[in-house]
Amino acid sequence: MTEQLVKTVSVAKCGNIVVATVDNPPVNALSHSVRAGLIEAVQALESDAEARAMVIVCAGRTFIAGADIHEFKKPMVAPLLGEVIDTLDAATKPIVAAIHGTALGGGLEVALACSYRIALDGAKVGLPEVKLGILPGSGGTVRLPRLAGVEQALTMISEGGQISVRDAREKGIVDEVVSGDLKAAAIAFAEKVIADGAKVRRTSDLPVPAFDPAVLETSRTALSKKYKGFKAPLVAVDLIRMVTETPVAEATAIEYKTCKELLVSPQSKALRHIFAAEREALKIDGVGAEVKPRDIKKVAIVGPGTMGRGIAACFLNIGIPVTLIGLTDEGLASATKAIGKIYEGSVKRGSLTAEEMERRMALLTPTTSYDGIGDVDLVIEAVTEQLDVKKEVFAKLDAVLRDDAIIATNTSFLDIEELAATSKNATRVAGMHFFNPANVMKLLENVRAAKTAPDVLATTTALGKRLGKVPVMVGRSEGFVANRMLSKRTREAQFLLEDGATPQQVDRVLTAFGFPIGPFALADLAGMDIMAAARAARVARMSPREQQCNIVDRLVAAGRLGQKSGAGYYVYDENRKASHDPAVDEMLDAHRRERGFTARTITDEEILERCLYAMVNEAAKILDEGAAARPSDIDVIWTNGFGFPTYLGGPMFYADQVGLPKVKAALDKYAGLVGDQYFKPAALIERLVAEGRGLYG
Ligand code: 3H9
Repeated sequence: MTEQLVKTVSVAKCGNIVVATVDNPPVNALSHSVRAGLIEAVQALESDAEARAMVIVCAGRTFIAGADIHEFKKPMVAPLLGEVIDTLDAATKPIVAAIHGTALGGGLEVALACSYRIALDGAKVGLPEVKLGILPGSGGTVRLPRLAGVEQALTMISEGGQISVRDAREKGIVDEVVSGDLKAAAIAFAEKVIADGAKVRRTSDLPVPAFDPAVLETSRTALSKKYKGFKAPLVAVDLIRMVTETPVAEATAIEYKTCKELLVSPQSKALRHIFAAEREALKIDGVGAEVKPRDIKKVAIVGPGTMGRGIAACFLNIGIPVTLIGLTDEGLASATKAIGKIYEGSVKRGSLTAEEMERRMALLTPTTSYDGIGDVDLVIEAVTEQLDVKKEVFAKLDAVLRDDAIIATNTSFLDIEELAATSKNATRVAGMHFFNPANVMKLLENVRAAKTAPDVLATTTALGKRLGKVPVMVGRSEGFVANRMLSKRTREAQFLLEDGATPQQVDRVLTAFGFPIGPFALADLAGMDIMAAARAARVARMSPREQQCNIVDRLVAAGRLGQKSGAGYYVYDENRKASHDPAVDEMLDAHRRERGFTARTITDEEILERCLYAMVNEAAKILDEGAAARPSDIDVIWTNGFGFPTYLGGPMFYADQVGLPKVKAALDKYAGLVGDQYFKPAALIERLVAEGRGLYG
């Protein structure tokens, strides 16, 4: 083999086959040098009279993961990706793309422009651009329907999901799936292609297969429901329609223009911000790359309640054995049944096989004893939210655990330092705050205490990723970040009722903004008894107005516990469909009369600003205290935890888009209207506005 280095693409010869290897860590993105290198590789193929075919293979963990997202902010430098694709498409000798890891976005577009695609078993392909608020811009929408059919292409492009290469082979996207040495298999494949006459196969020459045009409209309706508020999925439908009616060259130009327009849209900026923020959140202050996470092979969970069950399922899902410790056999039996039900549901929906369910359930050991957990690597404490009870559990754990086992508490508002101090080894104590339902919710608030060891922090972060969560490290703070901010929105929503708004109006405004559910429908879902208990725990520290704002207690007293009792802020039918209940209006009127409030007309703008800016202001305090490391962590928390629309980038990003001076002016206004103690602008906001900066500088 002779070798010649062309920047991030090296070109070698293996007999009469040119092997182009892309090596651009971490994910072989199509940076400028890769684009230039690929064109040079095709030129090397064309200019070499002896060369009969080419293989494109990637070094490292993955095939090309797409365009280089970091280049999106700068003017693009030629050669553009479109030129690379045109060069591949125009090649007069066959090119084989050899896929491992993931071929995504521009990466799949490169592969689709090749004559053949072979893939390593386990690899995946997809066009995820829509998740960044854009659409494929270099032939993805033009070529995929030609290979896989319009319906399949529409699903992949409008939803951005990945499919396995086995599925891709069935759909005609991939020609062969291999195991073992991919490069060797690709070369062997190319040799076979040469032996068969070195036929060039251009996807762009294929016709778009016949399809039912009704599919486009059905998809549009389904997408506008499923991705409410998102623009790109609907544009994808228009684009695919265009592709089915337009010659390739013209369709390619329209596709590129559409991609470029979307790239500068506010939604794409916000979605790309969240993409980067989720990765930034994995970088933990004081935990360098040299700090290795501990190996977690076995865990115990104390507390088989709602949270403990969901957390147990998270670990069973990834094949980690779980010892579930409870107080009674009955409690454990009911937990085991509940976990089984989660899986039964998946089996019914077809997303899990019965054998896999059995395998997962076999990893679960329910017990009332702490004796058998001497060999676990991690314990998650998920018992009732009472400090004394948790302290007792910590003492029992200290007595039986290995010295290097980690103790993580799932507390949502107790003081992490106080808990850590009860352990004989505070360095092994951290928080792992899951959200309900733990097996579904993506957000994981990992908590660091003052003495938590760096490798423990690295472990909870790595484990969060392994569990398929979005982990964010937070510091000591009552309610940490998510619930602390939520409590301010909840308070404001309650005050708005006292001032004259209705639950329906507040919920309507916040869902129109983009939240999946309004605060009052959410309270009905959580249960009014839970809300009342949370309030009771904090009531002594509340302001006089909050103390007397006891609407939740009134609902509980009236037996209106929310969805579970058929009535809360709304009344529910047997299908849990909510309706307005005049009895709630009467109750609110009575509350206002007793508390001396006169209902006034509240505008939607006031509702939105009071609910959102109360959160933004609290977040600014959290940042100043250091309980969140960066504004982007807060955006990740709110987009993954409480459904803040990702296409608005999270509360911090949103506040910057509105303009911090405007946010501050609104805070000042509501400080006058509602009270200084609720809306006085946080010191950070005052400072930033004075300096003419935003939360993101
Ligand atoms: C596109 O292709 C548009 C075209 O159609 C048309 C253009 C005209 N670029 O996620 P990870 C970095 S749009 C640059 O933690 P994993 C990432 O920031 C693109 N960098 O790893 C991180 O860096 P750091 C369509 C990228 O193993 C590091 O790689 N493609 C890119 O969990 C590791 O990332 C996509 O949307 C990129 N494209 O997952 C694919 N991607 O360590 C987006 C990642 O400094 N990427 N990085 O923070 C992914 O989905 C995942 O990264 C992937 C690996 C599945 C590849």
